[in-house]
Amino acid sequence: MTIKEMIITPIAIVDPPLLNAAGLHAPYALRTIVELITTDNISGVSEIPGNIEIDAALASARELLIGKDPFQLNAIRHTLENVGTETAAQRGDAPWDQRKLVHVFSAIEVACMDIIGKVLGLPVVDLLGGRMRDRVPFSAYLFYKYAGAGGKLGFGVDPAAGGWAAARQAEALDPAGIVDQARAMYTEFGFQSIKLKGGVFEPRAEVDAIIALREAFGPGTPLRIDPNAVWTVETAIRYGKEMEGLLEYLEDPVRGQENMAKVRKAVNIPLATNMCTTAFEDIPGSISLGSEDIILSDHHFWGGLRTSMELSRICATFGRGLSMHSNSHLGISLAAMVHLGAALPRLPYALDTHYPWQSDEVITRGRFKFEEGAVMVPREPGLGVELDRESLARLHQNYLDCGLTRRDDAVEMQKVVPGWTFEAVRW
Ligand code: GKR
Ligand code: MG
Repeated sequence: MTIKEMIITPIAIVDPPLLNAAGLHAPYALRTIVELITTDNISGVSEIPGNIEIDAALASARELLIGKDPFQLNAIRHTLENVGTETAAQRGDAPWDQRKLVHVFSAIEVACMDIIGKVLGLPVVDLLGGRMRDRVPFSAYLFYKYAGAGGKLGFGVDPAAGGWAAARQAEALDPAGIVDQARAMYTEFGFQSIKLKGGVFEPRAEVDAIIALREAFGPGTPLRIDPNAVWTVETAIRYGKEMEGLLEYLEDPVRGQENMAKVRKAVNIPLATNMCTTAFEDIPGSISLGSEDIILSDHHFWGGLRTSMELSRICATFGRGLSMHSNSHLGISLAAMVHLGAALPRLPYALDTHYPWQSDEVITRGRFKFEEGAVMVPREPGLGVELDRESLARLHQNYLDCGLTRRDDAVEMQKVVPGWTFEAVRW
């Protein structure tokens, strides 16, 4: 059995106007769905962040992949290394990772794992060494946002929506709005911990939102804030000290391993990152400098699920916690995250997910359910999801219609605040 076809489908999914340090989410978030089909007509799927350059790199991998045995993941990885080279620095300054190759590795590895699982009749978690837990806990992920549903409605809202569907469209620009958003998310999904995406307003306002969350939810709900590295070391130390005792961890307060290490020495809160230690080549610097306590891995840019398992061993060796980062995504990515989360030997922190912000889905089972903030690990072979071809066609049409080909939150922000520019370090 070999791979006979690879289908790359860019899609655009409705995304509300969420704010971050790099600007504003567009009305649609881009994802790419990859499908590999074997000579036995078994198909494996994966989902990665959408970007026209990554899609082109995937397309150039296609010829290398056709005829390969999907079980031979080491050889496939070796072959794919011929698609090009890239360094960790190429992730860029934005909150999200802009590398191409790591995403290509991940897309192909996950789709192959889905095939292998289907052939063997085993869920992906079993291919990663077996399940350590049946439910994988996620965290509420709060965003400052403008009013708006995203998609065709843009900054408009659907007045017929209720519950979380209404809250997802509501404005949240101050501590009260953030607390309302957290309550609505908690009611719908039952999350037991809360992350606030920061780096949007000056730090005093964001720290006040954390204090308001603590007052609203009490000490039993772990809190995190992520300014996406736009604080100075002085700002991070000042506000970090104020948040000692309030936060479970502080995520990427400052830019770069050296600066993270300075904050870590001065502030008594664990530091987490998905920005300064994002590749195996970053690990020596992380260890020698002591830049963070927790690495927020993401199989989409750590090169896949098996490399994420390798990372977990490195983290255990060097006393790092391991948890998970996310971007706007659908159920194929969520399924992969859940299988990985179930296989990790230790899972001390609830994982990030943007999933509640999405309303679309591309799989036949419909949207995943959360119970008390956790997702049950699928028991079906492979990832346990099947492509919904009608939805795929509709979401691909969205892609063609929306005209977006890569994420650029600064451009979206400039439509609202003319002249707005991204500053890698702002406060
Ligand atoms: O979706 O705006 C966003 C987030 O800022 C995302 O792009 C980041 O990659 O969630 C991410 C993070 O934790 O840095
Ligand atoms: Mg982050």
